[in-house]
Amino acid sequence: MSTGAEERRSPVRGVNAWVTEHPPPGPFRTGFWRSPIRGPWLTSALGALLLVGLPVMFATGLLSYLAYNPWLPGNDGRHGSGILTFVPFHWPTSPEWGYRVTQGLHVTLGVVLVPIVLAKLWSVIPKLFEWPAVRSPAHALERLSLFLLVGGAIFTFATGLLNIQYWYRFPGSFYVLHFYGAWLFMAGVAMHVALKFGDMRAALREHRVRDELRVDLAHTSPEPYVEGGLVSAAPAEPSISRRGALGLVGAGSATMLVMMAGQSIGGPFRRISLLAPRGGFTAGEGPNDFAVNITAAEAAIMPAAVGAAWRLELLGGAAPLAFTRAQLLAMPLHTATLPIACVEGWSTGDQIWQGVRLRDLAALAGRERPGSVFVQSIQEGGAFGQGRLAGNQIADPDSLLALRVNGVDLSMDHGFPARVIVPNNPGVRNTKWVRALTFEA
Ligand SMILES: Nc1nc2c(c(=O)[nH]1)N[C@H]1C(S)=C(S)[C@@H](COP(=O)(O)O)O[C@H]1N2
Ligand SMILES: [Mo]
Repeated sequence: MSTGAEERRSPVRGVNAWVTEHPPPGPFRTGFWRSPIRGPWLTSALGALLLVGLPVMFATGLLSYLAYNPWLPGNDGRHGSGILTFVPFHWPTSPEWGYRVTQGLHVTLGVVLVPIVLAKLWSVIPKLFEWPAVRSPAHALERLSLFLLVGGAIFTFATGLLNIQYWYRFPGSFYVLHFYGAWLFMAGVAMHVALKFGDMRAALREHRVRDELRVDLAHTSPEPYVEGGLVSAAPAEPSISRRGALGLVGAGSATMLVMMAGQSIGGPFRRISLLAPRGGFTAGEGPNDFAVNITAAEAAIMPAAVGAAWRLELLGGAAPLAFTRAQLLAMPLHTATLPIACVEGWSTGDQIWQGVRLRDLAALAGRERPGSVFVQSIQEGGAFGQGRLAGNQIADPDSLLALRVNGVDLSMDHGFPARVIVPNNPGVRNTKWVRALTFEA
């Protein structure tokens, strides 16, 4: 018998053939996956949606990274420049609603894409149990790209979602994990698109989305079976049409949108943004009743530290200077109408801030055009107690050390006695309870 002779010649091939013909039971067997709508068309339709959504998420995420001024010492969560440090342009101070829009989009889109990502994973799940696991070097490469793709998707979405829900127990900085995770994920996406774009286009050309949306359950049938493909070898009777499945995913995404977007957009939508921790914020109608990130109590700000003994220290000039709050209030005050926009996607509407211009304080310290300023809070430790702002941010006439908001003194929770507010600045760089400003060359 020739096969026997071949096996004797090549025992490896014999073992391979035996392994291929004997998959482990359960999900590794072709008959296990039976959905009649699983196939290249549904996967392609979901893939096309992600092909639009994911690049927008990645781009807005990179903008958020830039907004943190990672080129200034101490601002980069990785404590020093890593391999992916890149600063193609310095973050501008206008438009003042810029970060509110880009970060609101980043977070809202991330939540809206969750049902689509889950559906896409569901649509290709038999591939995860492909048998044999590795057939050839090329196949190994394809599987590695899938590992980056699926692992990267789960990791990046999970860290992002946990962060916006204020679950801070990451083993490591969120900033580092999410940033590097996103790069690996996008590397997986790029490889996957390079491999599959042609198939996707062919599937959606052969059968248009608008045509499929006319097919009801009674007319739903499996796509042609191809060995090693996505279509089930033993399809069950359909219980939902592809139109129905896409509708379900769309309804999931729409629900996410409605329950999330209000935390960024504000207005009447804020009350229904039930998925957003800062969404339904309705403390009251007072001048200080807009959303608070970390309260004075949470930051352990002692009343004694912000009382009569408080001084603003101005450092970096020829000699250190110190001012009481009354002295600051006696300086030329400027008014700026600006929102707070947090990296976690929530933002307040415009608030009317009143305070001393940062550039006036720089001039007082004896530095006309500083390259940066190191801002320090009374708050001890933690990542938010200090940070650096760039020269263009100091120079903007709307960049303030704010003392008052909406016509009254800042509340303790909003940073009394004084806080930074800079147009188009991520919330986290608007340091509260400021005690010292060090202007640098
Ligand atoms: N000292 C200090 N300043 C801080 C923070 C902080 O935790 N400590 N949180 C920052 C973050 S993340 C945001 S979004 C804004 C929120 O400002 P608000 O609480 O006045 O709305 O404050 C920023 N300033
Ligand atoms: Mo924030």
